Amino acid sequence: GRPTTGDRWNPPELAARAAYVIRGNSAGAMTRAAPDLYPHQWSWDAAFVAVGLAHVDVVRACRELDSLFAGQWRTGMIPHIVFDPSEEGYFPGPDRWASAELTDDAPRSPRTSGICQPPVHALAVERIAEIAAAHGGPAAAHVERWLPGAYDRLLAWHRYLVRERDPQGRGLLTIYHGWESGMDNSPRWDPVYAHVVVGDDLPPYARRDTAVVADASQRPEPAEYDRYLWLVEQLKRARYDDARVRPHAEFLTTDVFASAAFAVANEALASLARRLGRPEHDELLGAAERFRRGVLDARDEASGGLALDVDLVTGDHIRVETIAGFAPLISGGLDTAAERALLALLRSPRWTGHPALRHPVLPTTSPSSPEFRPRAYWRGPSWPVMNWFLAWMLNRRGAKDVAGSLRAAALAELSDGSFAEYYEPVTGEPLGSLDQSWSAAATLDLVL
Ligand code: 2M8
Repeated sequence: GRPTTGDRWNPPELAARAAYVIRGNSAGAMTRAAPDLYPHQWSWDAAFVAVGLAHVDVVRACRELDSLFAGQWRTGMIPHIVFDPSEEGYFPGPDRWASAELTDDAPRSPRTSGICQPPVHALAVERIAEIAAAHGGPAAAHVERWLPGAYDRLLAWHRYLVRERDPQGRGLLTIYHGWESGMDNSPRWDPVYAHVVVGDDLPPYARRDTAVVADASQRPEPAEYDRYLWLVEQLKRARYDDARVRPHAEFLTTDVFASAAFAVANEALASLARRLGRPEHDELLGAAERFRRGVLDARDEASGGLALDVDLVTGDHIRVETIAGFAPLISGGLDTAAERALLALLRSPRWTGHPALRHPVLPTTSPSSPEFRPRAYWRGPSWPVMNWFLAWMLNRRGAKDVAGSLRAAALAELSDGSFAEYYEPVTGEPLGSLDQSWSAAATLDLVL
């Protein structure tokens, strides 16, 4: 049964349980994103899971990323799912994606999806190296030996994103599917999906997510899901070739959140280049600067300084208050006054200071906005992994105060011990999948 919201675990017990959950979700060299709902390896989940693993088993943390890297495409793209060949319980699975069948850029083994997710991997590698260095001894030595190979993978990944996902040099990554943002049904994609028209030749399918999460109101609606699958068919028609996808895409938008993460990830990779004596240091810093600038230019005064996305099909700005709007706090470069104002907005009653919230966490959509739906996946619930990630990024930029409050709030939310995928932010009820790997990983990094 589901834990009641009254039970609370203290941090050491919670960390022990988190380690147990991650180990339980292991399928050998990869960790399932969740035991039933997501029985394969997801790209950004794997990065975050590896950070959690680094605290308990650095060798396993490196293997986690190596499994993901094994799915890397010839283009450099790291696919959003690397499929576990022994698992059939997910839709859309490898047969539906048919990536290796459609393009030689995709590996034949392991089988993968044909899209990507936010590029947080270099940040994970930086953090793993930090954790290993703090442990010292064989853990640190193992990571030292592993870093050069990881660097090559990451460099190819970053170059793919610069080349294919920002061909016009806007300093903003372009995505072809809401799934690429990792925030599938965020209200910021509503206007973009509004002009995706599902053809009557959409091959039939049966969803798996609603079979696992019984309360369908917590998941995307059928009409939304049809569009998700329709876009997959469109990508297949273009044989997952970026040059063929871009001109005809029905869904094409910037992603300020992924762009901000990419800016910082480039910084992290540039430091790694220097450390390894590689020549790409300046190239990577240049990319960091370009994407930092892109995110800064996406800020909207009328929205209190939140960064907004642009629907690249219509050219319209997407005016909704979601967690992604805080992207400039991730990538930095704000002047002191602007940074203070955005941090103040984060703590204001529109966000973590909202009086109805059970914990002062950042929900995915502002509780004060008309789009807020507290149980509906990326439309309102608070995601511990996102609060942890934001706190980590704030800390990295020196905003220790706000980072500390977010960390404490995320930990309080997680201390029910369910490691839920997301939480109803007003009641604190755990929702979605329980024992979600990245929720457990965030816990380990918060406590240890
Ligand atoms: C969710 O996405 C998948 C599709 O990729 C799904 O709904 O089936 C998102 O929360 C995504 O961000 C996450 O990486 C994935 C696995 O946790 O689940």
